[in-house]
Amino acid sequence: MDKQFLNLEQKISKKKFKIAVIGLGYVGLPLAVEFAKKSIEVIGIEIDRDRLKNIANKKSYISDVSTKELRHVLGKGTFRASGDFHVLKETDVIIICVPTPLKGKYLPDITYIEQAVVSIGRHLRKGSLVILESTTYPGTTDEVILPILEKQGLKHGKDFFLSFSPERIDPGNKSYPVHKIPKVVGGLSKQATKLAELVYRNIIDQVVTVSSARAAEAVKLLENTFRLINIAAIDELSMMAHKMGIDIWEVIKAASTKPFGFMPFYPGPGVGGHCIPKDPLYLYWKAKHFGFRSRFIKLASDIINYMPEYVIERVEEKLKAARKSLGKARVLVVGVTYKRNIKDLRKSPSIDIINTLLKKGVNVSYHDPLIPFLKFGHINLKSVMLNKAILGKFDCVIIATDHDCLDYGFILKNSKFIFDTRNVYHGASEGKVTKL
Ligand code: SAJ
Repeated sequence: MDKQFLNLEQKISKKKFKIAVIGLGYVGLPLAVEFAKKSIEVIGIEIDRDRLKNIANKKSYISDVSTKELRHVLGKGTFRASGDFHVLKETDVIIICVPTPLKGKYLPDITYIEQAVVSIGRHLRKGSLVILESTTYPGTTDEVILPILEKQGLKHGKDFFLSFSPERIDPGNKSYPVHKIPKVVGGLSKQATKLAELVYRNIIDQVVTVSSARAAEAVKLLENTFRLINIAAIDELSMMAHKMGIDIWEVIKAASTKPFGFMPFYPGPGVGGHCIPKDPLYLYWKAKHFGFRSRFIKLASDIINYMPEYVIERVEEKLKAARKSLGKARVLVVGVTYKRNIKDLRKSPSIDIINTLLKKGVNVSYHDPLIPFLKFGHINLKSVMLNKAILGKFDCVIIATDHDCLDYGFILKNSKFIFDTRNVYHGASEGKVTKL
């Protein structure tokens, strides 16, 4: 048993090892490029033909990886992509970065992980280290992945080593590139943990080991449950403050002067993205198997899911005060991505707002410089230009995503009424602006 460990440990320590990254999305591609930049050979395995075509054309499709960086590692020959799991015969370390979506509202969907692991079992080189990075419920690594590999006649500690390490990519956050984000690792054995730690030390300044894969899976879910619950709490407090005639934004700003024991979160039109709205529900689902129903997670999820509807209720209230009916109004939604400055529509609250307005028969348009066309479900819209004449046509402008590149002064000057869900107008209002 130790022979395999010592052999792989030596290869990794001498940087004489090859990595396969399965899934070249917002997690896998930055990770692959980071290793490749350190002259560690990486083969990316991707099933999406468009992504493979982009890489063949030396063009990045992930905002956190520049085309320049991609060309650099492709040119160096330390990174290449393939659609074929046979390349696993050449690699020593396999890192799984596939999506873990939800089925319906609350059900985890780990089929991408299961499919990847079956293929890994068929093709891996004996003695490889397998690391799962996809966010999932505690127990996935040892209850799902391990049995799939063992069923294929493989033995942990001999034919493979298995660890978990949560991805912590913060899309668009330039202050924290991959190498600056501490990495947590936990394996099914001390040897598996050690090997994973050695791998990540090649690219990340700080690697933190925990006692098991399950603990590492739980670390990620704690991080994102913390965010979900705090965002939902401030969303609820913002609704309370509105009823009480209190400016929640002023209160948050003042509370933030407390140098300890407080961390500001901000109300918004809902919570989008690949992680926060989804990951805590994996924990919620798993806890139920232990007879534990997390009221916090369920309530937080319900609150954030209500926010898009709440925004529309507030807009309707304001239009009514101006003797306008929502059904006859023309509404412009400014910003359709799930958060500022990144081109990502996943679970964007703006999409929910547009969908609900369309269902109410409202004449809806949108403007987002990052998203020229919006084809989402039955939404089929083009981003409108922002000029004086066009802005003047709308009864209400909803600031839903606060991209830095937008000219908020121009929008304020030329709009009749603005509903600001992101406090871009701070104090300025001239009576035209209502805030969440
Ligand atoms: N949001 C609020 N109020 C807040 C903070 C966020 O309404 O105070 C909204 C945002 O507008 C957005 C959503 O929540 O719609 C999620 O924003 P986010 O930045 O918290 O989440 P992500 O999915 O972009 O990335 C996060 C990372 N963000 C931060 O830590 C700041 C990090 O937690 C993880 O690396 C990542 O999720 C993940 O992979 O889990």
